Amino acid sequence: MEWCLTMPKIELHAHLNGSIRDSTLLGLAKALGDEGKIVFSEFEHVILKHDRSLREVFKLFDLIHLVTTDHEIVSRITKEVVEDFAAENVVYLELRTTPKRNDLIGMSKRSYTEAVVNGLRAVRTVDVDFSSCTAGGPPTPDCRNNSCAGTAKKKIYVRLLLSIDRRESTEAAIETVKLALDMRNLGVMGVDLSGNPIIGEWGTFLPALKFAREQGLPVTLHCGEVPNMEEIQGMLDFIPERIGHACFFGEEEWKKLKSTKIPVEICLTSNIQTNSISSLEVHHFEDLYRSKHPIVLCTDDAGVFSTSLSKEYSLASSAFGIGKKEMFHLARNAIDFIFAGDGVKKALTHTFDSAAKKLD
Ligand code: 6MZ
Repeated sequence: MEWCLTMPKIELHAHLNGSIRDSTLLGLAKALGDEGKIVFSEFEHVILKHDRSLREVFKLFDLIHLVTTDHEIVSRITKEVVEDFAAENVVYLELRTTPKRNDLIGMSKRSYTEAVVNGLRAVRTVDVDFSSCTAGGPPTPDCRNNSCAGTAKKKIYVRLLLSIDRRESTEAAIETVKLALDMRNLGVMGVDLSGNPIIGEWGTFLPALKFAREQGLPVTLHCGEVPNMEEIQGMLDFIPERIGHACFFGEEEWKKLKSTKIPVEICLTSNIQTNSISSLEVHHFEDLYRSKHPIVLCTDDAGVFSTSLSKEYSLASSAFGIGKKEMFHLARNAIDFIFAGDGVKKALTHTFDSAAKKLD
């Protein structure tokens, strides 16, 4: 569906290391293989496999991190991921990543995140706005350097979310929140809780998430990726600004979600490939869409699941019989759920208004 590609779209749930191009990942793995640091053939087999269980996905992430946790590589993959989203007309991207520390190579959570920001600065195919200058704040150096001048180039707004990995301790989670606060002027907009859902306890992360809230940082949570009802209830009681997935909700959880109107980031291909949801026919997208609950279509891990945001729109349109105009409205509604401020919302409204005129 060509129109899924050409219409403007908003991506709110994309993990940096899950969105790497296969070709880049294979190239990086090949180089490490040549150095004798990994066995390339084993790596290649895992990368090219499809339909992985959730458990296998997290094993794959450990492999991916093995080849990508390096400042230069982090900058490179950030640049490529942004270019790929921009190429399919994503006009606003909230890219999330877990700040990593690796003493062996002198990497701190801060230097990792700075490498991500450097990747944003390196993008050439499109103008990247990643600071708050167009959101009504004072001009920043980044504003003057590249993004805010009235050039004819295509433009993408990129904001960052820092992820807390469920393997982390309370202290490590608080460190990530503090880093997010420190880097707000470089486009960090909020925090995410992600990682293997069978690891870690909600209570471990709550102090860090409460701290984020006190400091005015919005929070999105991976919620209900496994049937842990106590945790789902706890997360919904926290009333995060958004949640991702919501695969294993029962009647009570749906009731609570709908009454609180927490927007849900829906990742169709990811949910099906990991077998979290058995088929699109029974996917909760349809009920949430028909009941007008706030939702946004997202990719989750475009590289790992061989998808793109356009493909997710195309999939939803054909699986649930939703026409072009309605899909356009679905994309546009996501403006209300972004973590960036009113200035960006206004600019995006203008972008969608202009695109609406060309819709028929
Ligand atoms: C939970 C996920 C995820 O942060 O290294 N991640 N967490 N559920 C998912 N659904 C399949 N997909 C990705 O990107 C990779 C990390 O994002 C989280 C995991 O913690 C994974 O290690 P970054 O850029």
